[in-house]
Amino acid sequence: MSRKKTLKSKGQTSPSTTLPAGRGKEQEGKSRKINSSGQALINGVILPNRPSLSNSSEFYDLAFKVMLVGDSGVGKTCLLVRFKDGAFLAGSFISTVGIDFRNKVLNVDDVKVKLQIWDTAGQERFRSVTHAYYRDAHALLLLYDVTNKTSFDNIQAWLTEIHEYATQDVVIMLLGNKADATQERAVKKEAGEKLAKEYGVPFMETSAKTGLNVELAFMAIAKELKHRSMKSPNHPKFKLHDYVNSEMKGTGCCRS
Ligand SMILES: Nc1nc2c(ncn2[C@@H]2O[C@H](COP(=O)(O)OP(=O)(O)O)[C@@H](O)[C@H]2O)c(=O)[nH]1
Ligand SMILES: [Mg+2]
Repeated sequence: MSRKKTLKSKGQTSPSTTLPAGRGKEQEGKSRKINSSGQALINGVILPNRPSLSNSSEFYDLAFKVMLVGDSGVGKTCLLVRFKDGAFLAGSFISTVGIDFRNKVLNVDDVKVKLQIWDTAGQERFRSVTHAYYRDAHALLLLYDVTNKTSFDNIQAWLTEIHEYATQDVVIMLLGNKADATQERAVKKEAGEKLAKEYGVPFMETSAKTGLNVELAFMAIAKELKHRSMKSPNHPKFKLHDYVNSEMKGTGCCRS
């Protein structure tokens, strides 16, 4: 399945963050049009309908699209594989290939939140991705590589592109990946923090290799999206920045 075709065929311009209650499921990697299980798409959100007993995917209450963005080689595909499968892929093979998307259901305060996480499938090698890619994203994880200063310098350009093409209320989080690579570090953690502050986005350093903060990054996104879509006067407002800052793990004793 080509991601480009799928996005085109939907013809939607912005994602919806309000979802109906109910339990549903979707077959990963298959066509996301209405299928034999009666699943439907509205504004890019997969709406749970009639769960099929023959499929082993997990049930869910809410579903959101999360996109991975950033220069080629920063670790987007590895981050996704680490989150989905708990494994790390070393070497260059994966960087030229990329994958389209993977689903993962998270339990957020007893609500099953499915994240459909999209990888750029290699398009970002040309320092740009199809603008349709951003269109129905509920959240964007913007990555740079702490061992590659250029990838950090390009964050501003990525943010400009995001602001131009993504929806206004898209959730953005900045991630400095490869935090494990202390010897090769070229971007200080403080520089990432400063940039994130300037743009008002939450920030953390991650490692697809060790798993540092990987679950947290996706959980924080899932919590924020869940709270936005289930606004209730009885629940205190969820504060994404505070949650990230309280849960984030550091990279050890030696900040460079
Ligand atoms: N040390 C280290 N290497 C990583 C990490 N994440 C990815 N890599 C390596 O960086 C290269 C590019 O990763 P990849 O996921 O393909 O980057 P992408 O082009 O952004 O999808 C690969 O050789 C990975 O093994 C990480 O957290 N730590
Ligand atoms: Mg990739």
